Amino acid sequence: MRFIDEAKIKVMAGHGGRGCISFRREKFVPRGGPDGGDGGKGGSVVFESTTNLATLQDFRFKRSYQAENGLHGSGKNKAGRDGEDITVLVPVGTLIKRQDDGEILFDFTESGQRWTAVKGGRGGKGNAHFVTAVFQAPKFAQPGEEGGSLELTLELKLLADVSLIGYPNAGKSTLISRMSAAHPKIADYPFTTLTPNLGVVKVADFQSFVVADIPGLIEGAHKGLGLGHKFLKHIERTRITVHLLDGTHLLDFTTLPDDEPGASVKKGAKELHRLYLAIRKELELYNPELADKDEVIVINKADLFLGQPGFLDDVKSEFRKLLTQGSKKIDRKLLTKEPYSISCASGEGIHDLIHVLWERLSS
Ligand SMILES: Nc1nc2c(ncn2[C@@H]2O[C@H](COP(=O)(O)OP(=O)(O)OP(=O)(O)O)[C@@H](O)[C@H]2O)c(=O)[nH]1
Ligand SMILES: [Mg+2]
Repeated sequence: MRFIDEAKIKVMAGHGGRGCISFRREKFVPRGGPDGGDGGKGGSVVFESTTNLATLQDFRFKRSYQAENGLHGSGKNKAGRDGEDITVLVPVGTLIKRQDDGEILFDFTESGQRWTAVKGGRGGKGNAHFVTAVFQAPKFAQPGEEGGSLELTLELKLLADVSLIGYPNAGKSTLISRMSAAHPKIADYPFTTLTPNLGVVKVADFQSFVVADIPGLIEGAHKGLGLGHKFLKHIERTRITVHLLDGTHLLDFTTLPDDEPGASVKKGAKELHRLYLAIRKELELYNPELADKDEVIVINKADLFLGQPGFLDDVKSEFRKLLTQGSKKIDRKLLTKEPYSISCASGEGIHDLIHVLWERLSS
């Protein structure tokens, strides 16, 4: 699934240092000549593409990039130091446009490309430069040249790594808002999300991945029921699906009288498993490859069971049994820990989920 990540930034080159007006003054050397040194060059702002970055996330926090000014020249023909260039790293695939007219200035198509956005100003020449046969003692020097500045728009087409799928109301949008800076609409009625939302999940410096929150799926989605079907094709292009199950469906079972020990747990797990298979069936009917995709099964709304200690853990192990008994397609090596449980309300389990996803994406 492709989305546009965008950042607006300002880059400013350093000014050139001023040339110096100075004359040699030494004991016993009458009329020493002019010895004003040149100003240093201002630093430039250079962009460089790298595969170590996947998003423009870092530009949300730093929007202006200023290179150093060159230092002024001084006497005894001493040149001012050049201002340092700064290198701004961008992910491969970044397109750089001028903000005011949208003109494309550079397109980073591969790793290691460098492009100078604004050049530092030249240093001014000191008065020592202006000596001529008739003009032995120039009392002037050049000022430093101003560094350029530009307001830029950076654009990156993002490919989502993970898609969040599940029935309406499972809490997909709440989860993406917990994992990333995305602020999708969240509400207690089905089909709140009408088009996918995208969020960038930051794991650590230079480690992030992109999650897409897909509108809720229902039975019959593959034939066009509900909304999610329009987006099934996008799921094809993500690497992992998080299949989010709504813990609310278990609530009825917490109050069931147990005719035999563990009966309510078994029934609850069976119901959740039935719902899980129903969505998987939709994926399979739409495209069998979707069902083969790496999947992480997660039960949301764990906070609803705080009053029934052990209930959710028992349901999880029962669910696991059902998974391994089921179709061989979902008999995967990673099943020992699934389903995971999280609460988007309390935040429980979300950190661990991010790490599970990151590990699978980077393996
Ligand atoms: N108690 C509890 N409620 C939650 C939790 N996560 C989400 N909810 C609630 O569940 C409801 C649905 O959440 P959404 O995030 O909009 O669900 P969705 O899966 O995006 O729904 P659609 O966009 O309709 O497919 C909202 O009222 C949320 O506040 C949770 O961990 N615990
Ligand atoms: Mg939603």
